[in-house]
Amino acid sequence: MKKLFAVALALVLVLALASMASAEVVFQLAETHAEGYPTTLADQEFARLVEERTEGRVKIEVYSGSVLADSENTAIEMLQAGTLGFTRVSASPVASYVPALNAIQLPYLYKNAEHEWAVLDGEIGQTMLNAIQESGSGLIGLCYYDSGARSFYITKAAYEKGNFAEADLTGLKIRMQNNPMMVRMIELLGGTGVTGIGANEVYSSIQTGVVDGAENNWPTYQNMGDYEAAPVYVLDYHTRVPEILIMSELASMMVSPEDLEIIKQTAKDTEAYEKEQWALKEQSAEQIIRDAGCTIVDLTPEQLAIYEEKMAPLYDEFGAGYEDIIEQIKAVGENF
Ligand code: BDP
Repeated sequence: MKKLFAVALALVLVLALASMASAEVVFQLAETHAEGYPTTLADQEFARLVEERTEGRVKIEVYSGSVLADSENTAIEMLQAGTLGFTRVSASPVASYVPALNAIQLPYLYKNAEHEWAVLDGEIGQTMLNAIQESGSGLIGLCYYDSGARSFYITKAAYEKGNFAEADLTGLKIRMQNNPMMVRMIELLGGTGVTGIGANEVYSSIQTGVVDGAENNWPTYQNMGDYEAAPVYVLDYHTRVPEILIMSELASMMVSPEDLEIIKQTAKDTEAYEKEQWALKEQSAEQIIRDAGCTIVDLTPEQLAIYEEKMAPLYDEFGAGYEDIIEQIKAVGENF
């Protein structure tokens, strides 16, 4: 009788464990960009593959267009509180929580996209992803997505007011991402950095005169419609700031270690897909902006050198403590 009871108990336990392991967990993923944007497409691919590879145990619902969180900072804080599972954000606001991330987004750090990706896909990139969780931020860095290079865009009046050939933005108010390093960058050029404006509020902020312009890559400049409010794009390519897909550490406790591994690997597997979509979007966005008759200002190597020189103090101010990583990144650049 005793033996029968033990067997029955074991069976109940096994069944309970099995049902726990196969229980379905549904997470939400917050995305700033609209449907069809490269990062949104990649989020959706990530969600599709995670569901497939975990055989339905982990489901991720993607919400584009900032509907879950009005700003990327809000999304990050929801992850920390465990009220949101995932978000795809720019590495720039994440640096407010994990300062080490500034070391991979300093101005004029990379020679080109190939250099940037050799760093992000290599040991340094992984070290920085690990640093996100190790910093105690409550966030898990999963993978990077391409976001090209950022340049300034302003109204015609602001272009006349500044002296962009000499990297002089005196008197101009520029919307910057929520990252003290980015605000300081504008100050070094003589302007004022304005934060607290979400990427999808930039257009109206320019139109109402709250700011004279902003800075971003071709796809965001086009997709948000900002090129209509600020039709002068000065190609100084000051930063290459990658996108990051992050997971809430609290949410990660709701899945088995095996499924967490699947999530991590799957995120990495979607990088290539996003990069393909990015390349296509970068081209079409540029075409739309040029066709719209915007003023595209190319800078000479000498003029670019002025921007680089003026922004150089950021290396000491925000790169302090990360000199080794910065040196390693530069060393990788010797091959490009
Ligand atoms: C874009 C990023 C987006 C940021 C935005 C910004 O894709 O995640 O929200 O810049 O400037 O390039 O805030």
